[in-house]
Amino acid sequence: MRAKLIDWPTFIGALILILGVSIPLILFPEQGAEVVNIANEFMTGNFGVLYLLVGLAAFAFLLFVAFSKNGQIKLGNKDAKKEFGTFSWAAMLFAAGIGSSILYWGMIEWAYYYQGPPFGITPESKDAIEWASAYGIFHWGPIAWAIYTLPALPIAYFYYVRKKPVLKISEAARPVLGSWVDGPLGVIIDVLFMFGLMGGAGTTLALGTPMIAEGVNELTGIPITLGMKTVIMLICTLIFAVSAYSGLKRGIKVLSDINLWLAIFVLGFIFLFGPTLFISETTFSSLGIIMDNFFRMATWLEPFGNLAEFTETGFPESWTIFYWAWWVVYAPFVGLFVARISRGRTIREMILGTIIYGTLGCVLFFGIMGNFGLYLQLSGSFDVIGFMNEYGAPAAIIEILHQLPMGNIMIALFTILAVIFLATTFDSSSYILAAVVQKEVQSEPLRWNRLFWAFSLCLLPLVLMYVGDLETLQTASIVAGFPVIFIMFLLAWSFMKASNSDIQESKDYEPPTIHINRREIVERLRKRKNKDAKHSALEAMQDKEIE
Ligand code: NM2
Repeated sequence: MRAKLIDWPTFIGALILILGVSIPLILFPEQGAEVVNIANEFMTGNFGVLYLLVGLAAFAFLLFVAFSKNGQIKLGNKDAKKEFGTFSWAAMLFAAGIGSSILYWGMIEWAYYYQGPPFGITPESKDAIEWASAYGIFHWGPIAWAIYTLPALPIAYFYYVRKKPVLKISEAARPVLGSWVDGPLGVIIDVLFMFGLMGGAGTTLALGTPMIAEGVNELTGIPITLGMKTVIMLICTLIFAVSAYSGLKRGIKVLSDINLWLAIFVLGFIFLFGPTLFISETTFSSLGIIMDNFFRMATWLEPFGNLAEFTETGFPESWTIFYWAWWVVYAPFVGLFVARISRGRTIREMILGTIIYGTLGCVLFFGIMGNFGLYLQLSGSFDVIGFMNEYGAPAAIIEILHQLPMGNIMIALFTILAVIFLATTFDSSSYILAAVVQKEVQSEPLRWNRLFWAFSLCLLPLVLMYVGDLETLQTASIVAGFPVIFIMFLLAWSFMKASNSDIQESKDYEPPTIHINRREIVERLRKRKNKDAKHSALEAMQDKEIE
């Protein structure tokens, strides 16, 4: 009975694709890496416009929807209460969409921009400093969060308004693709999304594990070896598997709340005991730089890069395009997750909440952690860049924390926070992967199914780590995300098509909240049709009588 709930073609299709890509990478790591790198250069080199367009288009589209009547639609029945309070809701969506990478890049991204700035600026110059602080915030800002929010629209709409108990990307494309989604095309859409997500999660692990390992090494002296990193991965897996197994309300919500409180404490500590004034001023000025240059940053592709006397920096490909691609592969998952937790909110609340809380959270991480490192560098109290270039970014991150009062305690808290951040992204990923391979999800996906995907998420990166190729996985994930771009356009179209036609048919228009009950509308239309039919039959009879 329960196995009947599983959508086997999607389940097996996803496994085949994932193994089909990973096994050659494991067997032939060097050739595999070469192929993946060529594919990556091809995608980011030739389709940069497409990636940047998807970001800007998602942002414009969401603002439009939020303030249109489609934004007033409530997710759920007219009297539905919000399933989660705003604090837990924001905590969950942030914890799901953001993993340990924010601790990594939040701390150290500026150092890369400082040495390799955009727009042909001289490295390590005063201008480079300003952009170094601003660009990280931009890459984790409103456009990025818009990419995350877009898929939530059609998914939440079908789940709570049209009340289809299916949490699948393919289902959300039904208004455009019709019954095609019940066939192989639907399976392909879901499998591609699952593949992209597993790749994106691989990137997260590839960054997170060495950083956690450095933290553990600093605190305990245990040397960083493959075995030690394996234990770290296994502990993380255990934590998020337990959380995914316990479900949304007991596991995922509790872990997300802990995550948020711990993050607030660590950030608050750095802010208060670090250079408070420098952090506030630099963050504030960075926001100004971003607002001033928003469209420039969102469209910069270095088109004259290799013409005439210009020298190409490769900045857009290595950063903005890479980032948008990374957000895109995670987006359908975050969309599914945000949709699942948003019952009782209007579409507008969901859109603005996600973009605003998401961006705000990232501004705090980048503003506080990044500018603390930047301050150490500029004030000469610690040469972050020299240290990073010699020992690598993960070691530099931990060393930056060492400069704080009670450095060791802060390193311990930071390391725990990284583990929890990782776990809160992975528990919800497993939850969603499980939901996608089920034909129906009444309240939660099956438990064994959630556990299966929790372990699958880690197994591959673990094996790839042994062949020394987490970086290839990182690049592969970006390549894997390419088809998801088209799925994003499809999802936006789908949402507009479905909600517009429902609004058109609905007589229940009650500003400021539109409540749509699909069944009622269909029933009313049927009655109206019957009435019309009766009416014209009567008229025909009368006509006859007159004759
Ligand atoms: N994003 C937000 O590793 C992580 O933090 C997960 C990364 C897409 C850049 C998400």
